[in-house]
Amino acid sequence: MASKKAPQPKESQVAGTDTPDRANTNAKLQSLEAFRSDATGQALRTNQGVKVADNQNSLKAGARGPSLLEDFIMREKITHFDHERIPERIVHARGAGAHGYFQSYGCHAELTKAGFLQDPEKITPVFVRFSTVQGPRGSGDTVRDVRGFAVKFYTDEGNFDLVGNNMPVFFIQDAIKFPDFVHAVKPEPHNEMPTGGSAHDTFWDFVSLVPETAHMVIWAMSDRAIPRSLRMMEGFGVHSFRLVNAEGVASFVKFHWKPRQGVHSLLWDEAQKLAGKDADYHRRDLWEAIETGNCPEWELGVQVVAEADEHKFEFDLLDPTKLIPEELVPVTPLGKMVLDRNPDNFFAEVEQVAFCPGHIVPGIDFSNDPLLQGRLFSYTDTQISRLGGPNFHEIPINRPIAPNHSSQRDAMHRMTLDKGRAAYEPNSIDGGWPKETPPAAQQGGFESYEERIDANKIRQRSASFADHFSQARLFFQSMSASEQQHIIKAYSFELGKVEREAIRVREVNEILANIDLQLAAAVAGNLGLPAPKAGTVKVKVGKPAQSKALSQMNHPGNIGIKGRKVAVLVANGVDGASVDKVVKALEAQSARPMLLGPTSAPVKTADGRRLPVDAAMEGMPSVMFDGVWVPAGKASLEALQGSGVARHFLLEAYKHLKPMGLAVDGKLLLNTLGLKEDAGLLLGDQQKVFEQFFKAVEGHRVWVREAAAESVPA
Ligand code: HDE
Repeated sequence: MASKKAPQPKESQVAGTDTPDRANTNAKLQSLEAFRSDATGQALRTNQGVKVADNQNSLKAGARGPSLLEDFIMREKITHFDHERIPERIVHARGAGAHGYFQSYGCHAELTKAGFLQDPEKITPVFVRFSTVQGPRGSGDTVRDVRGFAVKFYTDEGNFDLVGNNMPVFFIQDAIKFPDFVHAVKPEPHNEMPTGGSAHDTFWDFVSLVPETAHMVIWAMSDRAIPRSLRMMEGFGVHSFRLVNAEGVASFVKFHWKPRQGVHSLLWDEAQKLAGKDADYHRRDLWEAIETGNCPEWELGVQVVAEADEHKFEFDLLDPTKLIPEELVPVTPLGKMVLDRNPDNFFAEVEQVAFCPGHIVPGIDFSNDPLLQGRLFSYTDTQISRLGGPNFHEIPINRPIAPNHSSQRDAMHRMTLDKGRAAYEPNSIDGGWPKETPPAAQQGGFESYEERIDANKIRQRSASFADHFSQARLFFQSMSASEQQHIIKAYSFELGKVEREAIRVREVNEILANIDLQLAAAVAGNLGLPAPKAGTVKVKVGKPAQSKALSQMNHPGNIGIKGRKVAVLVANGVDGASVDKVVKALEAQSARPMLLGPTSAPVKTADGRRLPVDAAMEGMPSVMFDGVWVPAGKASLEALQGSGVARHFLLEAYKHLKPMGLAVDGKLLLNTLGLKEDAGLLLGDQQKVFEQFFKAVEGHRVWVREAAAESVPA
């Protein structure tokens, strides 16, 4: 199981290091992108370039007469409008995207010949699209669901798409089951409910009948399925891929994205409320982070397994329902990705981007994972109907920065004007161009990894794919006590929505009991079912019995509270100096303080200053923040105490285990709310208290409060 050692990052190359040339690169890239249209200072024209004199009135026979068919200006405008929508993605319809760049930490030539992984000076542009899976384009961001994490690397050897998720495994083992799985999880066909959720009969019917889903379903019932932010998710390539070096030596790899922002989640109650209070919560968070210069960063790493070690594990490397515990093969860091530019146009970029796991470059190759093999076909196929033909690679966001001459011609929406007469190869008419390139490393022609296959043509699942429970058990047993409770509650909530008792019973007895009997008993108890006494199959005891990397608690991040949002509650009579002090302290940490008042109108400080606020408390409820601060000021504190909205704000923040701080005279307010100080509910505004508060915000939740918060109504 030896993993090849790739070069470690040098201090100057690690994520977070500023890249001074980035602004230049960005400007250069954009100047090459002639397709970005800026109408500033330009006349309004028709699509044919005719200047428009009147865009307010259609052409009529008399001011009160019928409209005329000859009004080509109105007809062009309305015809275009009539066709403005394209089919949404079958899955992953709801998404948000951003541009950025990837930079390798060093030369990884030992592992791969891929050009973008050779040189730490090279900047490779990327476009990333994050998504939910189940809901339609307009569904809420914070629903319980898997998140897509798709990255397009525009390398100078062609586009490489790493189309992954925020969970390292998948529901099924063979692509032929994908339509069944998706039909089961999607809104039910008779009434199109529920939107953006898996808490319904068809989903649980399918997964309780198909035990290979057990591992992924427990991930989906964990906090990973309700991320705090798209910036705070890990990403995984899921399947085993291959990296191939210039000598043709291949290794199996699993791709990982590790966020510098840490891995953090919402609480379930918070996620549900956010879906209504701000359905765009995740896309707004990503957008604002980039606009305010808090550009999110991830480290790309790989778990490397030599070809010779393929069969040394208790599970099959080709089985996408299995992960490689990091205790067995650590993640080798390769480089960093920074997202630093928002799209100019959502439709043109986020909606039209077309990913495909089959888009690889020399130095990267596939494995025989039967799920991956099916995906290689599906993505191009789906783009043909979604984007209206096989020329979707010509849409600006999908164009490689590498040249892409070929003998392909015509079809719907062809934009390239191919010169020459010979659209075939070999040819002598056009001098034989475009010609093949030999695969030798220096020349760069793509060469598939030569794998010996000697097999019967057969429809069969390999026996090595048969264990469905040991890694689900590993996952549950690697969780902290809080995370385990959240999983129990999630299964109980979802199964509680299932109408058919037989499905609930089957999930508890035939799936959960095989994962962990305590989990099964707790869920059974919440559903009023008898606790199963034993599982239905013999589950292998895997090694290791626990894996630290699986618990979010072990991914705190390393950028402090940069980019975290803190609400500062103010009302008339607030102590201006106390406000200034906390705002300054938060800004010094690059956090984002926002002043919230009883309304959107400015408040008056105790010394008569007019203090503008960012929003009204009601408009930006506590669920939108990572922490709350209440500055000093007798009249302001009394006003907050007398306001139902403010009291609810504070109680809800407490219930959601948010770090909270109040200047000393806030004690009375705490008493009326019946809340007690704890490791994250602090009194005082000395630097020492601020520092404790920052630490608590960095840790994201005050977990020690969980039991006390249970009884708080909010
Ligand atoms: Fe996808 N998947 N998928 N998927 N998938 C699509 O492609 C499919 C799978 C993933 O932001 C579709 O362009 C099959 C695994 C992401 O645009 C479609 C199978 C993983 C995205 C499709 C899988 C993913 C998609 C729908 C089983 C994680 C969104 C629209 C064989 C490793 C990409 C589209 C974006 C999108 C098919 C399984 C990730 C229909 C057949 C496993 C992140 O082609």
